[in-house]
This record gives sequence, structure tokens and C-alpha cells, in this order.
Amino acid sequence: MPGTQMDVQNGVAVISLHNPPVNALHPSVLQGLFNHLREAQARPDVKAVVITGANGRFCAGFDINQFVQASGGGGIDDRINESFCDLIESGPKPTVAAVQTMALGGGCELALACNARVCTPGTSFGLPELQLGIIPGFGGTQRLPRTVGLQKAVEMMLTSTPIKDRAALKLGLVDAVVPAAQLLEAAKQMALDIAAGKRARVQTLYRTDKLEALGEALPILHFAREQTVKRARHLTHPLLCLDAIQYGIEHGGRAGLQKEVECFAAAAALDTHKALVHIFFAQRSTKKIKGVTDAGLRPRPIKRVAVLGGGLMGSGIATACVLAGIEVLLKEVNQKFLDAGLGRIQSNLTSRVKKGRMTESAAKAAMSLVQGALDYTGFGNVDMVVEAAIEDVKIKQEIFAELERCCRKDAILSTNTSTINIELVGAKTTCPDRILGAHFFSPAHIMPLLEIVRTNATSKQVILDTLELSTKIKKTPVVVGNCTGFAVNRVFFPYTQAACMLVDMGLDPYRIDKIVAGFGMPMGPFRLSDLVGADVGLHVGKNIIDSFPERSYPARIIQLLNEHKRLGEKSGRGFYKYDARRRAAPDADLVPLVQQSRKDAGLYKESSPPPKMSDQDIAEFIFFPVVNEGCRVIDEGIVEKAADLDVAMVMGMGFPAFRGGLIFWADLVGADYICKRLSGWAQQFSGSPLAGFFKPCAYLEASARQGTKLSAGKGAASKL
Ligand code: 3H9
Repeated sequence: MPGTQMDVQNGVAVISLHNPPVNALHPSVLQGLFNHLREAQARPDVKAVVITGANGRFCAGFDINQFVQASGGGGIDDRINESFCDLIESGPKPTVAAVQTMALGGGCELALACNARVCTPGTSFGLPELQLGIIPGFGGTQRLPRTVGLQKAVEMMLTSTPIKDRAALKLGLVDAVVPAAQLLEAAKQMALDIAAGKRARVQTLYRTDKLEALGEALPILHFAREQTVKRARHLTHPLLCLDAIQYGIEHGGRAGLQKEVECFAAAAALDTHKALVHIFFAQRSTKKIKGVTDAGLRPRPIKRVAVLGGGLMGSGIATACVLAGIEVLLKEVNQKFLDAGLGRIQSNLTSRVKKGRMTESAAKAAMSLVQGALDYTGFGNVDMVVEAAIEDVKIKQEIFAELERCCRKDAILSTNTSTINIELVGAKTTCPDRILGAHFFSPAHIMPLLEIVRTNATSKQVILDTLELSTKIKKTPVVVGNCTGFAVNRVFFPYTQAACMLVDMGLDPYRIDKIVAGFGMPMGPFRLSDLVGADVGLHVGKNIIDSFPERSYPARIIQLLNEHKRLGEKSGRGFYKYDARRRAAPDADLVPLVQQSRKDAGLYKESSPPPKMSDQDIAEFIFFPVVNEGCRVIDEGIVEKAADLDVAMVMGMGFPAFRGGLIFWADLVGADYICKRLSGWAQQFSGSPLAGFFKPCAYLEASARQGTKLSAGKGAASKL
């Protein structure tokens, strides 16, 4: 049961937070802390108080599960906040926080309310509340600026980025860093020194020495506001955070605390908060696979990986591996390609050094883990192969047959194909249990998602090992079933197709891109097409169209771009034109191609006015077919649960996290409304092959009819 314990020794009450694994502030922990604090403050044998965490971790903040249960605001009692502030910071006995490993969110705020802080080496301090759609609510908006200065505090809160012990010491966020074995003693001594008047008792809320003067503070906040509106124009809660900080600067810390409570409640009432909390848990639950992670198996470590193909994908995958200390054997077909592949890995590492993400010596050590190969010698020594050769089924089949001959009998054989059916890839082998898809997203050393594609034959052990690899290389895994395009590419194929259809119906591609970016995507479908390359788009699209002809729109404009060698960013022209710094600008030369595409598609006559469609109409026309395909993927059991698809969409396609992922967002919009809109378009195009593109699937229809949530899960439609 979560709670606190108190132990009084030599005049110091040590209160420890107990709620494994991260001592989150569950209501019973808060209540326990409050009761113990009151008792300690009242006891005559207690001179000072130390607050610490059990099991080597201080606290990761308020218990996020409570936000899910509460309708808004997490059910936090404002009075607890107020009383905590007074009791910890200004009660009769001084308090010191003894912090191990992490003090995040409410945990950091708790530490900030103490009169001093001691921590262990490597401890992180941070206020990452904004990543959950709320603002710090335990006084952090007031105490952090008064501890580290406004500029740094604003940066830490707006970016949700924690700082480590050494930086915290430099900034005065922590008073001493001591080895773990000495932590409690050091904290107790510090607390007794404060009680004896040998050390000043700092009450952060009333400090002014670190805070910039109003004349300096206001421009900092103004700039932060401008940047926030520019970078996160859909989000309100960062502005609420700035409001609370500013109010405290203008009216004093105590008034600021009141404003913080108001702003916290306003943020907690927004859908953004619910969406981001959903993503927080969804992201953690993708690692739990029924029948695999609960089967009592132990993952086998993957220490040596062979990557087949040193192109953009292969070199990115190799980079991700060496960054995690995994040895890589990079195979190419000739020396020229091999040198180019090795060069790409080197340049990925160099770029990290330039950005300050790793030291030169660490980059050198990582590069030394890579070995080049022109044949399969050495493959007998690897734990796993990731094939990243060209997207050609026959070539992949030959490679896999060769891999079965050259690799150990227990080596995992994976393919990075983005669309090809995994069973087809392994068709010429006799070891389907060792074969799976390891679909990385480009650039593979940066993008956070790993789509793990299992077939009916893939063994549990192989899935478990690959899950373990994903953790090691810092990717979020989503385990999906086998089909053309798997979950991410399959669900997103209507995205570009619907956008191309709109162009053929007479709409301006640049307006469409603007609207989709306005929805929250990192870029619109045409800018994305240019980034991926029209040639790749055509190739991937063909696989999808061949597999789902009844609901596909073979976009003529993509063919035309290929015919005119307008392949996108890499060729300097696509839907946009690009300058030497790869900055995109609308291109008048695109017009004849658009006109040709419209003529061939026959959906629009140049002489007539374009159809009247609002921004909302356009966004729905593009995203509702995507939701429809998402519903099929859930119903067919390609994903285990809808939340997995949400994570895959956010991390693989850049679907806005603040909308909670595709299906979470669709549930907010409502299955009934989506179904009606899709049916309307299907009706509009009835008699033409386009009707199938919009026809609502059985799962969506059933959810709409019964009023059930789309996130209800696989098989829900048939059970209704
Ligand atoms: C807040 O504090 C509001 C306040 O300002 C005031 C309000 C008035 N609650 O990530 P991991 C679970 S808001 C509940 O896999 P790691 C997590 O779900 C909070 N549970 O491990 C997982 O459970 P499971 C502000 C939490 O080592 C397990 O712990 N704080 C919480 O990679 C392990 O987590 C934050 O935003 C929590 N607060 O990373 C910090 N935190 O095993 C959020 C974790 O069942 N947390 N869990 O799947 C994190 O950033 C990372 O979890 C952390 C550990 C860095 C702590």
C-alpha cells in the first residue's frame, strides 16, 4: 500500500516516501506525508526533518494514474498544496530533501519546498508536467524561478527537460552531491545545522536574490510566449504556465501560488491533458504483450547485429545499434557501397558530436564497433540480422535463404521492409519461427518507433528478444501482425491518397499542406511526399494498391512527378522547389502537372470553380479515411490494442501527441460523425471506384450504431 514511513533518530525525523517503482505521489502518500510532517513538526524530540524516497528513488511526481481517474485536476485538494507549502517550508522545524536518482514534477516541487537539498550522483531534477498537458501544481512555477533564475526555470518547464546533479549544484537547485551511502547522514547533518542556526534556513518562496528584476523578467517571459506560440501554436497550457510564473513575479510568490492553482485547473480541464496522459501510459504499455512478456521467458541479450545494406536505412539502423554499444557487421554488395555506408554511420555520429549529444571519444568508440563485410563470412557469429536491402521480394527471398545457411540456428532473422508481407520474405527458408519484421523509420537512429512485425510462426522468444533490443536502442516498440504495410504505412496510405484526390478535385496543394500542418502534423502530405521521395512513394503505394485495390486511389500526380523526375527534396523539385539549404517554396512549374493530373482523373474541369470546402472539411476528408483504415487494423487484430496504434501514429507518422493519437482523437470526434461523413463521400462518388475509398468498414459502422468507443478493441464490432 502506498504511504510514508517515519523514523526519528538523534533529533531528526526521516520521512520516506513508499510507492514503488518511482514513489509517485498517490493520495495516500500525500496524506501520509502530511500526517507525518504534522507529527514531526509537533514532537518535542524532533529538531529537524529529512524527506527521502524508499528503494533508491526519491519521487517521479504526482501519481499520473489519478489524472486518469479524476475528471480534471487529478482530484488534488488545493488546501493540501497550500498546507504543504507552509508546513515544509515555514513550519517550526527545518526540512531537508535527501534525493536519490530522480526528483521530477511534484517530487522536484517537494524538494524545492524543503529548506535545503542533498542528492546522489546522477540524480535528475525537472518539472516535466507540460509533457502531460498540465503545469507544475505544487508551487514549481514559483519556487523554481526563485531557485535557478527565471531564464533557466522557464527553459526547464517549457521543454520538460530535467537537469543532472552537477548542473543542479551549479545552479543552486541542490546544495550538495554526496555518494549514496552518505546521503541520509549528510541530509540529517544539514538539517540539524539549519536547526542550530549554523546554516541559513532558505524559504524559497520569499527569495528574491535569484529572480531577475521585473524590467528584465518581463522581456524574458514575452520572448518565451512568442516562441511558444510559434512552436506550439495548438497548445494553451504552456501559456498558462507562463501566466502563473508572471503573476508570481508581479505580485509575489504567495499570490503566485494561488494563480498556479487556477492555471493548473484550467490546463487539467483541457482535452490536451487527457490526450497526453493517454499517450504517456500507451507508450509504456506497448512493451507488454499478452502471451509473450507474461510467458515466463527471459530475453536473450543481443550483442552483435549484422545489418544488410548500408543505405540510408541500413546505416541509420547500424548507428542506433552502436550508440547502444552493440557490435555491428555492415554488409554491402561492393566496396564502393560499403565505404558509403560506413561514411554515413561516421557522419551520423559526427553530427551528434557537433550537436553536443556525445563526446568525440564516445563517437570514436561507437565507430570502432562497426565492421564492414562484402560477404557472409562472420554472419555465423551474430545474434540478429536486420536486412535493409532494396524493396524487391525476390532479392529478399534469396537473401533470407542465404542467411539461413550462414547464421547460427538461433539467430534472429529480421527484415526492415516497410510494406512487404513477412511470410513472403521468408518463403524460401525453413525457419519461419526466427523471422520477423523490424521496421525502423527514417532516419533510423533518430526516429523513436520500432514496428515489430510478427507472423503466426514467429516464436515468442524471438519477439521478446526483439522487444529487449528496442529498449536497448531506446526505441518504443509496437508489436503488430503481418499484412501489407503493417500498421503504420497501411493505416496512413489514405492520407496522401486523399490529399491527391483533393488536388484532382480542384484544390490547391499548398492550401492542403497548410491546413494539415495547422491540424498539428509536422508537415503536410505534399511536403512529406517530397521528403520521402516520389519514387519511394510510388513504389510503396503500388504494394498497397495491389493489396487493397477496392479502396485505393492510384494518384496520377505522383506518377507524373516521377515521369518528370521531380522526386522531391533530393532532386531539388517535387511538389515544391528547394534551394541549396533545402528550404521549400511553392513552384509555379507544378501547375501543368496538376492540370494534367486533373484531366486524367476526370474529377474536375479547369473551367469550373474549385469545390467549396472549409479547412475542417479538408482535414476530415484526409483524416477520416485514415481512421477508417485504423479501424480495420484494430478489427483484424493487426494491433493488440487501439492504444498501440495511437503510439505508432504519433511516433511513426508525427500524428499530434496532443490529440492523443489517431483513435483517441477519433473517439473524441465520435464514431457516428466520422461514419456519417465517410458515408456522405461514398455516396458522392457512388458508381465510381472511389466510393470504396470512403466506405465505412464494419467495425466503424458497428461502433457508430452502438455508440461504443473505437478504442474498445479487436473483435468489439462482432460482439456488439
Ligand atoms: C505532477 O507531478 C503534478 C504536480 O506538479 C502537482 C500536481 C498538483 N505516476 O517510464 P518507466 C510508472 S505530474 C504514476 O517505464 P523509466 C510508469 O507508468 C507528474 N506512475 O521507467 C511505469 O509503470 P509500469 C510529473 C508513474 O525508468 C513505471 O513507473 N512527473 C509515474 O524509463 C516505470 O516507468 C512526470 O511527468 C508517475 N508520476 O522512467 C514523470 N512515473 O511499470 C513521468 C512513472 O506499470 N515519468 N510511472 O509500466 C517519467 O518520466 C519516467 O517514468 C521516469 C522513469 C523517468 C520516472
